[in-house]
Amino acid sequence: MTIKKLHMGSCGIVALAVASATPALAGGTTAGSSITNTASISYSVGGVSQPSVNSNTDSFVVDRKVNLTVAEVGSATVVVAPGQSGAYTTFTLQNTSNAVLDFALAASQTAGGTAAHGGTDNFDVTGVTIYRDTNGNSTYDAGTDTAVTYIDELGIDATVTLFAVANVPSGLSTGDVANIRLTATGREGGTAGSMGAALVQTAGANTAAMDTVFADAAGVADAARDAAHSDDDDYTVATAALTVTKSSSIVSDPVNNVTNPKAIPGAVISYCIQIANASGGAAATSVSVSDVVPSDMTYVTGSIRLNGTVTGSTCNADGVAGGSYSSGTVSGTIATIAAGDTRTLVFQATIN
Ligand SMILES: [Ca+2]
Ligand SMILES: [Ca+2]
Ligand SMILES: [Ca+2]
Ligand SMILES: [Ca+2]
Repeated sequence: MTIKKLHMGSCGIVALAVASATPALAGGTTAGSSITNTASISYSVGGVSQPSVNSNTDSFVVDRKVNLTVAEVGSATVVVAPGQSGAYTTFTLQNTSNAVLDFALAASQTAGGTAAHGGTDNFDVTGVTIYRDTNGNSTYDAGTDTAVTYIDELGIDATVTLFAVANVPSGLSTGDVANIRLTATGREGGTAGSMGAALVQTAGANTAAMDTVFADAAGVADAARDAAHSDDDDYTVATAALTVTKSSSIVSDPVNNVTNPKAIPGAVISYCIQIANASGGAAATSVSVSDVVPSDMTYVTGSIRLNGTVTGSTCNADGVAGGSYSSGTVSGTIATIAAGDTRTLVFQATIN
Protein backbone atom coordinates (compact mmCIF):
# COMPACT_ATOMS: atom_id res chain seq x y z
CA MET A 1 0.00 0.00 0.00
CA THR A 2 1.24 3.47 -0.84
CA ILE A 3 0.19 6.58 1.04
CA LYS A 4 0.47 9.79 -0.90
CA LYS A 5 2.70 12.34 0.80
CA LEU A 6 0.78 15.43 1.80
CA HIS A 7 2.00 18.75 3.19
CA MET A 8 0.02 19.38 6.33
CA GLY A 9 1.54 22.48 7.88
CA SER A 10 2.78 22.71 11.44
CA CYS A 11 -0.02 20.89 13.16
CA GLY A 12 -2.74 18.46 12.34
CA ILE A 13 -4.63 15.36 13.18
CA VAL A 14 -4.08 12.45 10.87
CA ALA A 15 -6.65 9.73 10.39
CA LEU A 16 -6.01 6.77 8.14
CA ALA A 17 -8.92 4.75 6.88
CA VAL A 18 -7.84 1.30 5.69
CA ALA A 19 -10.22 -1.15 4.13
CA SER A 20 -9.59 -4.78 4.92
CA ALA A 21 -10.89 -7.85 3.10
CA THR A 22 -12.57 -10.46 5.26
CA PRO A 23 -12.33 -14.03 3.93
CA ALA A 24 -15.81 -15.46 3.48
CA LEU A 25 -14.41 -18.96 2.77
CA ALA A 26 -11.95 -21.19 4.58
CA GLY A 27 -10.01 -21.32 1.33
CA GLY A 28 -9.58 -17.57 1.69
CA THR A 29 -10.26 -14.65 -0.60
CA THR A 30 -10.99 -15.82 -4.09
CA ALA A 31 -7.98 -15.89 -6.41
CA GLY A 32 -8.00 -13.31 -9.16
CA SER A 33 -10.07 -10.81 -7.23
CA SER A 34 -8.71 -7.29 -6.75
CA ILE A 35 -8.19 -5.74 -3.34
CA THR A 36 -8.41 -1.99 -3.56
CA ASN A 37 -8.27 0.76 -0.97
CA THR A 38 -7.80 4.48 -0.56
CA ALA A 39 -6.50 6.27 2.53
CA SER A 40 -7.80 9.66 3.60
CA ILE A 41 -6.67 12.25 6.10
CA SER A 42 -8.39 15.05 7.88
CA TYR A 43 -6.71 17.79 9.88
CA SER A 44 -7.12 21.17 11.44
CA VAL A 45 -5.07 24.33 11.22
CA GLY A 46 -5.35 26.86 14.02
CA GLY A 47 -8.26 24.86 15.43
CA VAL A 48 -10.12 25.10 12.14
CA SER A 49 -11.01 21.82 10.38
CA GLN A 50 -9.65 21.67 6.86
CA PRO A 51 -10.97 19.65 3.86
CA SER A 52 -9.97 15.98 3.93
CA VAL A 53 -7.47 14.72 1.43
CA ASN A 54 -7.50 11.26 -0.24
CA SER A 55 -4.56 9.17 -1.27
CA ASN A 56 -4.25 7.46 -4.58
CA THR A 57 -6.03 4.08 -4.88
CA ASP A 58 -3.90 1.03 -4.23
CA SER A 59 -4.94 -2.20 -5.96
CA PHE A 60 -3.51 -5.67 -6.33
CA VAL A 61 -4.69 -9.07 -7.53
CA VAL A 62 -5.16 -11.94 -5.05
CA ASP A 63 -2.95 -14.82 -6.10
CA ARG A 64 -4.00 -18.44 -6.32
CA LYS A 65 -3.18 -20.80 -3.48
CA VAL A 66 -3.55 -24.42 -4.59
CA ASN A 67 -4.39 -26.85 -1.80
CA LEU A 68 -6.33 -30.08 -1.48
CA THR A 69 -6.89 -32.97 0.88
CA VAL A 70 -7.56 -36.60 0.00
CA ALA A 71 -8.60 -38.67 3.02
CA GLU A 72 -9.90 -42.16 3.61
CA VAL A 73 -13.37 -42.14 5.16
CA GLY A 74 -13.42 -44.10 8.40
CA SER A 75 -10.47 -45.83 9.98
CA ALA A 76 -11.07 -49.51 9.33
CA THR A 77 -10.22 -51.93 6.57
CA VAL A 78 -12.91 -53.05 4.15
CA VAL A 79 -13.66 -56.71 4.80
CA VAL A 80 -14.27 -58.67 1.61
CA ALA A 81 -14.96 -62.23 0.50
CA PRO A 82 -12.93 -64.05 -2.17
CA GLY A 83 -14.57 -63.50 -5.56
CA GLN A 84 -16.58 -60.50 -4.36
CA SER A 85 -17.38 -57.92 -7.03
CA GLY A 86 -18.07 -54.23 -6.46
CA ALA A 87 -16.07 -54.04 -3.23
CA TYR A 88 -15.35 -50.40 -2.49
CA THR A 89 -13.20 -48.16 -0.37
CA THR A 90 -14.33 -44.60 0.37
CA PHE A 91 -12.38 -41.33 0.23
CA THR A 92 -13.13 -37.64 0.33
CA LEU A 93 -11.47 -34.96 -1.78
CA GLN A 94 -11.68 -31.38 -0.53
CA ASN A 95 -10.62 -28.35 -2.51
CA THR A 96 -8.98 -26.09 0.05
CA SER A 97 -7.66 -23.73 -2.60
CA ASN A 98 -8.95 -20.20 -3.07
CA ALA A 99 -10.00 -21.06 -6.61
CA VAL A 100 -12.36 -23.37 -8.41
CA LEU A 101 -10.25 -26.19 -9.84
CA ASP A 102 -10.47 -29.50 -11.65
CA PHE A 103 -8.86 -32.51 -10.00
CA ALA A 104 -7.42 -35.46 -11.91
CA LEU A 105 -7.96 -38.76 -10.09
CA ALA A 106 -5.89 -41.93 -10.05
CA ALA A 107 -6.34 -45.17 -8.12
CA SER A 108 -3.27 -47.33 -7.74
CA GLN A 109 -2.15 -50.38 -5.85
CA THR A 110 0.96 -51.31 -3.97
CA ALA A 111 2.98 -54.50 -3.97
CA GLY A 112 4.04 -55.62 -0.52
CA GLY A 113 4.74 -53.28 2.34
CA THR A 114 2.48 -52.24 5.18
CA ALA A 115 -1.10 -51.60 4.11
CA ALA A 116 -3.25 -48.75 5.39
CA HIS A 117 -4.49 -50.66 8.41
CA GLY A 118 -1.39 -52.55 9.35
CA GLY A 119 -1.44 -55.81 7.41
CA THR A 120 1.07 -56.64 4.69
CA ASP A 121 -0.19 -56.12 1.17
CA ASN A 122 -0.11 -59.51 -0.56
CA PHE A 123 -2.58 -59.29 -3.44
CA ASP A 124 -4.14 -56.86 -5.91
CA VAL A 125 -7.80 -56.31 -6.57
CA THR A 126 -8.89 -56.09 -10.22
CA GLY A 127 -10.85 -53.68 -12.37
CA VAL A 128 -10.36 -50.69 -10.08
CA THR A 129 -12.67 -47.84 -11.09
CA ILE A 130 -13.27 -44.53 -9.32
CA TYR A 131 -16.86 -43.45 -8.80
CA ARG A 132 -18.27 -40.20 -7.54
CA ASP A 133 -21.02 -40.35 -4.91
CA THR A 134 -23.50 -38.74 -7.26
CA ASN A 135 -26.49 -39.07 -4.94
CA GLY A 136 -24.54 -37.94 -1.89
CA ASN A 137 -25.44 -40.82 0.43
CA SER A 138 -21.84 -41.88 1.20
CA THR A 139 -22.65 -45.35 -0.14
CA TYR A 140 -21.60 -46.76 -3.49
CA ASP A 141 -24.73 -47.33 -5.56
CA ALA A 142 -24.02 -49.32 -8.73
CA GLY A 143 -25.89 -47.80 -11.64
CA THR A 144 -26.44 -44.49 -9.83
CA ASP A 145 -23.02 -43.20 -8.83
CA THR A 146 -20.96 -42.23 -11.86
CA ALA A 147 -17.51 -43.39 -12.93
CA VAL A 148 -15.07 -40.49 -13.09
CA THR A 149 -11.46 -39.84 -14.07
CA TYR A 150 -11.47 -36.27 -12.77
CA ILE A 151 -13.67 -33.93 -10.76
CA ASP A 152 -14.81 -30.97 -12.76
CA GLU A 153 -14.99 -27.42 -11.36
CA LEU A 154 -14.82 -28.26 -7.66
CA GLY A 155 -15.68 -25.12 -5.74
CA ILE A 156 -13.66 -23.43 -3.01
CA ASP A 157 -14.01 -25.47 0.22
CA ALA A 158 -16.19 -28.04 -1.58
CA THR A 159 -15.82 -31.73 -0.75
CA VAL A 160 -16.74 -34.71 -2.91
CA THR A 161 -17.00 -38.34 -1.83
CA LEU A 162 -15.25 -40.88 -4.05
CA PHE A 163 -15.27 -44.67 -4.16
CA ALA A 164 -12.56 -46.95 -5.48
CA VAL A 165 -14.62 -49.91 -6.67
CA ALA A 166 -12.91 -53.22 -7.45
CA ASN A 167 -13.30 -56.96 -7.75
CA VAL A 168 -11.66 -59.39 -5.36
CA PRO A 169 -9.98 -62.45 -6.92
CA SER A 170 -11.12 -65.88 -5.82
CA GLY A 171 -8.89 -68.33 -4.02
CA LEU A 172 -7.77 -65.95 -1.29
CA SER A 173 -7.43 -66.73 2.40
CA THR A 174 -8.55 -65.00 5.57
CA GLY A 175 -6.15 -62.18 6.42
CA ASP A 176 -4.97 -61.49 2.87
CA VAL A 177 -4.67 -57.71 2.33
CA ALA A 178 -4.76 -55.44 -0.74
CA ASN A 179 -3.77 -51.81 -0.29
CA ILE A 180 -5.47 -49.20 -2.49
CA ARG A 181 -4.32 -45.62 -3.02
CA LEU A 182 -6.23 -42.61 -4.31
CA THR A 183 -4.34 -39.61 -5.64
CA ALA A 184 -5.89 -36.32 -6.75
CA THR A 185 -3.96 -33.66 -8.64
CA GLY A 186 -5.21 -30.10 -9.06
CA ARG A 187 -5.72 -28.89 -12.62
CA GLU A 188 -6.84 -25.63 -14.13
CA GLY A 189 -10.62 -25.34 -13.96
CA GLY A 190 -12.13 -22.93 -16.37
CA THR A 191 -14.26 -24.89 -18.75
CA ALA A 192 -17.02 -27.01 -17.30
CA GLY A 193 -17.22 -30.45 -18.85
CA SER A 194 -13.55 -30.87 -19.63
CA MET A 195 -10.42 -31.29 -17.55
CA GLY A 196 -8.18 -28.25 -17.49
CA ALA A 197 -4.45 -28.14 -18.12
CA ALA A 198 -1.80 -28.94 -15.55
CA LEU A 199 -1.25 -26.22 -12.97
CA VAL A 200 2.05 -24.39 -13.07
CA GLN A 201 3.45 -22.69 -10.00
CA THR A 202 4.69 -19.13 -10.57
CA ALA A 203 8.48 -19.04 -10.63
CA GLY A 204 10.32 -16.00 -9.33
CA ALA A 205 8.87 -12.73 -8.11
CA ASN A 206 5.26 -11.78 -7.71
CA THR A 207 3.67 -10.47 -10.88
CA ALA A 208 0.84 -8.05 -11.36
CA ALA A 209 -1.37 -10.86 -12.66
CA MET A 210 -2.71 -13.78 -10.61
CA ASP A 211 0.22 -15.92 -9.58
CA THR A 212 -0.02 -19.53 -8.45
CA VAL A 213 1.40 -20.99 -5.25
CA PHE A 214 1.22 -24.67 -4.35
CA ALA A 215 0.39 -24.99 -0.65
CA ASP A 216 -0.58 -28.67 -0.32
CA ALA A 217 0.90 -31.07 2.20
CA ALA A 218 2.62 -34.38 1.52
CA GLY A 219 0.25 -37.34 1.40
CA VAL A 220 1.10 -41.03 1.58
CA ALA A 221 2.65 -41.00 -1.89
CA ASP A 222 3.13 -37.37 -2.92
CA ALA A 223 5.40 -34.53 -1.89
CA ALA A 224 4.53 -31.24 -0.23
CA ARG A 225 3.74 -28.43 -2.66
CA ASP A 226 3.15 -30.57 -5.76
CA ALA A 227 -0.56 -29.79 -6.27
CA ALA A 228 -1.37 -33.40 -5.41
CA HIS A 229 -2.53 -35.31 -2.36
CA SER A 230 -3.07 -39.01 -1.69
CA ASP A 231 -4.28 -41.46 0.92
CA ASP A 232 -4.52 -45.23 1.33
CA ASP A 233 -7.22 -47.65 2.37
CA ASP A 234 -7.21 -51.43 2.13
CA TYR A 235 -9.23 -54.57 1.64
CA THR A 236 -8.87 -57.51 4.02
CA VAL A 237 -10.17 -60.94 3.10
CA ALA A 238 -12.34 -62.87 5.52
CA THR A 239 -13.47 -66.23 4.25
CA ALA A 240 -14.78 -69.51 5.58
CA ALA A 241 -12.61 -72.61 5.76
CA LEU A 242 -14.84 -75.67 5.98
CA THR A 243 -13.87 -79.23 6.81
CA VAL A 244 -16.28 -82.12 6.69
CA THR A 245 -16.13 -85.31 8.74
CA LYS A 246 -18.41 -88.33 8.51
CA SER A 247 -18.97 -90.94 11.22
CA SER A 248 -21.47 -93.69 12.00
CA SER A 249 -22.85 -95.35 15.11
CA ILE A 250 -25.15 -98.31 15.62
CA VAL A 251 -28.50 -97.33 17.08
CA SER A 252 -30.07 -100.79 17.40
CA ASP A 253 -30.11 -104.26 15.90
CA PRO A 254 -32.96 -106.80 15.61
CA VAL A 255 -31.43 -109.12 18.24
CA ASN A 256 -29.91 -106.85 20.91
CA ASN A 257 -32.18 -103.89 20.25
CA VAL A 258 -30.44 -100.83 21.79
CA THR A 259 -28.26 -102.72 24.26
CA ASN A 260 -24.77 -103.15 22.81
CA PRO A 261 -26.19 -103.32 19.28
CA LYS A 262 -24.08 -104.85 16.49
CA ALA A 263 -23.85 -104.08 12.78
CA ILE A 264 -25.85 -107.07 11.61
CA PRO A 265 -28.42 -107.01 8.80
CA GLY A 266 -31.45 -105.08 9.95
CA ALA A 267 -29.39 -102.90 12.31
CA VAL A 268 -30.14 -99.19 12.28
CA ILE A 269 -27.08 -97.01 11.66
CA SER A 270 -26.95 -93.30 12.45
CA TYR A 271 -24.68 -91.31 10.12
CA CYS A 272 -23.40 -87.91 11.22
CA ILE A 273 -21.81 -85.43 8.82
CA GLN A 274 -19.99 -82.70 10.72
CA ILE A 275 -19.14 -79.43 8.95
CA ALA A 276 -16.63 -77.29 10.86
CA ASN A 277 -15.84 -73.67 9.97
CA ALA A 278 -12.42 -72.47 11.09
CA SER A 279 -12.14 -69.69 13.65
CA GLY A 280 -11.19 -66.15 12.70
CA GLY A 281 -12.82 -66.00 9.28
CA ALA A 282 -16.29 -65.37 7.95
CA ALA A 283 -19.54 -67.25 8.35
CA ALA A 284 -20.39 -69.78 5.66
CA THR A 285 -23.95 -69.54 4.39
CA SER A 286 -26.19 -71.81 2.33
CA VAL A 287 -24.04 -74.81 3.16
CA SER A 288 -25.42 -77.61 1.00
CA VAL A 289 -24.64 -81.19 2.07
CA SER A 290 -25.25 -84.35 0.06
CA ASP A 291 -24.46 -87.97 0.80
CA VAL A 292 -25.08 -91.06 -1.31
CA VAL A 293 -26.54 -93.82 0.87
CA PRO A 294 -24.45 -97.01 0.47
CA SER A 295 -26.07 -99.58 -1.82
CA ASP A 296 -26.22 -102.18 0.95
CA MET A 297 -28.31 -99.86 3.11
CA THR A 298 -31.86 -98.50 3.10
CA TYR A 299 -32.56 -94.94 4.11
CA VAL A 300 -34.93 -94.54 7.10
CA THR A 301 -37.69 -92.26 5.85
CA GLY A 302 -37.91 -88.91 7.64
CA SER A 303 -34.72 -89.43 9.63
CA ILE A 304 -32.74 -86.39 8.43
CA ARG A 305 -31.86 -83.82 11.13
CA LEU A 306 -30.12 -80.58 10.18
CA ASN A 307 -28.07 -77.93 11.95
CA GLY A 308 -27.31 -80.01 15.05
CA THR A 309 -24.34 -79.30 17.30
CA VAL A 310 -21.42 -81.39 18.49
CA THR A 311 -19.86 -81.87 21.87
CA GLY A 312 -16.22 -82.71 21.33
CA SER A 313 -16.48 -85.09 18.39
CA THR A 314 -19.88 -86.46 19.43
CA CYS A 315 -22.91 -85.45 17.40
CA ASN A 316 -25.78 -84.25 19.59
CA ALA A 317 -29.38 -85.20 18.88
CA ASP A 318 -30.50 -81.58 18.60
CA GLY A 319 -30.91 -81.11 14.85
CA VAL A 320 -34.23 -80.16 13.30
CA ALA A 321 -36.14 -82.16 10.74
CA GLY A 322 -35.53 -81.13 7.16
CA GLY A 323 -33.57 -82.01 4.05
CA SER A 324 -34.66 -84.55 1.48
CA TYR A 325 -33.95 -88.03 0.10
CA SER A 326 -34.04 -88.66 -3.62
CA SER A 327 -32.57 -91.29 -5.94
CA GLY A 328 -30.42 -92.77 -3.21
CA THR A 329 -29.00 -89.45 -2.02
CA VAL A 330 -29.59 -87.61 1.26
CA SER A 331 -29.28 -83.83 1.01
CA GLY A 332 -29.90 -80.77 3.12
CA THR A 333 -28.89 -77.13 3.49
CA ILE A 334 -27.61 -75.42 6.62
CA ALA A 335 -28.32 -71.69 6.47
CA THR A 336 -25.28 -70.43 8.38
CA ILE A 337 -22.20 -71.86 10.03
CA ALA A 338 -20.41 -69.13 11.96
CA ALA A 339 -16.63 -68.96 12.10
CA GLY A 340 -15.45 -71.35 14.80
CA ASP A 341 -18.72 -73.30 14.82
CA THR A 342 -19.53 -76.88 13.81
CA ARG A 343 -22.96 -78.00 12.57
CA THR A 344 -24.28 -81.40 11.48
CA LEU A 345 -26.52 -83.33 9.15
CA VAL A 346 -27.61 -86.60 10.73
CA PHE A 347 -29.66 -89.39 9.16
CA GLN A 348 -30.36 -93.07 9.69
CA ALA A 349 -30.22 -96.10 7.41
CA THR A 350 -30.64 -99.85 8.00
CA ILE A 351 -28.25 -102.58 6.89
CA ASN A 352 -29.81 -104.75 4.16
CA1 LIG B 1 -1.36 -55.11 -3.68
CA1 LIG C 1 -24.09 -43.13 -3.53
CA1 LIG D 1 -13.03 -28.02 -16.00
CA1 LIG E 1 1.19 -32.88 -2.00
